[in-house]
Amino acid sequence: MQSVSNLDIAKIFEKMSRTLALKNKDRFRILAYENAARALRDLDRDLSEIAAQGKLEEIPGIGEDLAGKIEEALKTGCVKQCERECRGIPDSLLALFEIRGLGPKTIALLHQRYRVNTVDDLQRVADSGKLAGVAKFGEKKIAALREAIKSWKASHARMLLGDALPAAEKFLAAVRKVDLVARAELAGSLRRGRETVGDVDLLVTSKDSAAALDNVTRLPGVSRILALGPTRATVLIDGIQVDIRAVAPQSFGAALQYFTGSKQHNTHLRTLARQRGLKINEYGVFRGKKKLGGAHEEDVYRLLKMPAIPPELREDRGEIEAAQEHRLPSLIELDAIRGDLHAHTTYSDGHSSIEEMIERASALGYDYIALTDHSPSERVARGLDVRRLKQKMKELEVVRRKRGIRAPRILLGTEVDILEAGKLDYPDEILAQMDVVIAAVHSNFKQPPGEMTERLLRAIDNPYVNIIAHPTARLIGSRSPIQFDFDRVVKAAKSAGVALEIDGSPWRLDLSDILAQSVARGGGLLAIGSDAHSAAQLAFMRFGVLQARRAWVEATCIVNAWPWEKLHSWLIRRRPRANVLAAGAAD
Ligand code: DGT
Ligand code: CA
Ligand code: CA
Repeated sequence: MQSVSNLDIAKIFEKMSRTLALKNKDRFRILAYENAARALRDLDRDLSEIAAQGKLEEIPGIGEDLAGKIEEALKTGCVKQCERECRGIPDSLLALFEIRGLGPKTIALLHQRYRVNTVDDLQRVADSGKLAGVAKFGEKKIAALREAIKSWKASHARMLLGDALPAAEKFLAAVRKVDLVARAELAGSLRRGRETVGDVDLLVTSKDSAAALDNVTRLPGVSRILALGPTRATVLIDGIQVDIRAVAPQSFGAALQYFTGSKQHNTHLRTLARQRGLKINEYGVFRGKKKLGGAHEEDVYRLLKMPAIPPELREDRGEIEAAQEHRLPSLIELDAIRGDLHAHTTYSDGHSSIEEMIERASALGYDYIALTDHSPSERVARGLDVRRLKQKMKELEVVRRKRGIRAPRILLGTEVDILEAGKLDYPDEILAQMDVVIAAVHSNFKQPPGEMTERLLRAIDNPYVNIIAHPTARLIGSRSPIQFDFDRVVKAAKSAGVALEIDGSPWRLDLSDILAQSVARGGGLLAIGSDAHSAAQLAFMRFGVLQARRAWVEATCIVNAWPWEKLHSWLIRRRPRANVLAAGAAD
């Protein structure tokens, strides 16, 4: 038996229905597949269970023929006839069915005449003016088509975690206040803390699902209802698509586990379950017909004889084996963070003053905060020349004196540019006056990898450098990572005791989960910085911590989870002796 879920089979039927429509086949067959897909999506029990009882044909819309195909899919993971029919038809072409106002005949025409295979192709054709005058395409129709493409793209683009999570949490709070909603939780990639998410998944339970969903879709946060059925709804909030599913309380844990994904993680779990004679699905854990659990998410893992796996790890990257062998990492928590070593003020390109930053850091309960403004080469970011640096130092002194011993400890820092050849943008005499030096690449991103590697190695070599900030300099969706020999840089950083940063700003999240994991695995140090450019952005720490959790990182290797004494001796340990004394005296 394959591990195939209701949704997998629904998708096969949906694909079949669209393919038949595109080929202008028999209308009744098209409808039959479409209805079957919908029925399967709305089921409240697992298909394999219904199949085992021989009751597939009791599902509305499922006759003898489709029941046979479901059995085939359950056994083999696919349906031969559907595969044959759909062969050569790209999924990207079938996605055109999701564009408002576009039917199969038009899609076929666009495909044949203009070689449209993707939504991007469609957009090009619609924008090119080629459609003007073509039968069926009046001016109004073309305008409507372009509008529909735009809204399809808006709802299909991956969003930044930093945009989706706050919006989703606000909506979740409103959903929880709906009378009929007994429980609501976020699931999907958002719960796993992925740096981008396709859509938001939300689960609710209620004694009256249909009415609860109806009420939820009427919440003021909802800007559009895309679909509303008895157990599912899809809505837009702030342009973000939210998939809402109502499930029975006794299945809530199993559903939460299923819809948190990832798909790869779940497939692996289901395979394990089968080896133990169990079956898990979105309704529960079963041995034969007997339901063993499913009300709580932990049931699923417990019945597979392993501890619950934190959602951030559920990517099938070894977490299941680790859980079985009781060697899951004890992941870093936001609470374990003692301070922030990467933040900007109005002295460079930040929007909050020194005092505002300190106030917020104090409210966050931090023991220390470093104010790391840019160095002079960063002209657009108003990098500090020596004169303004002196000014900043003076103001810091005043604030320190005013606050006395109240936490947080205020650290003078800089985010110093690593210039093209690896030289730093401040001389050592200036760096020696800093409590914290983080160094970063902000220019010449396209240097050949060999040169880039040398550039970073030279920066790491400087005894004043504590942290390399956002090491790959990527901006998610807009700037690719710089190319260099990552392993060499990680090794050099490790032997020098320099930390590599996980920059928590949602546009960066740099290092990525995979890269951060390889640093931690090699025994290297990491720092999680908010890279805040305002007091409110100090909260970006949270995204950095999520990324660190996805990287399997424990608190011990995060330098800003260390108490001050330990951090301080690490900060100064490479400095020439005279400066150690100077820093000690200033402390
Ligand atoms: P996203 O939205 O693209 O960032 O990623 P996810 O992981 O949130 O994916 P989504 O929203 O399509 O579905 C949420 C979870 O539901 C997913 O992680 C696993 C489960 N799931 C969704 N579609 C399928 C499917 O076709 N087959 C199976 N087995 N599970 C699925
Ligand atoms: Ca999702
Ligand atoms: Ca979804």
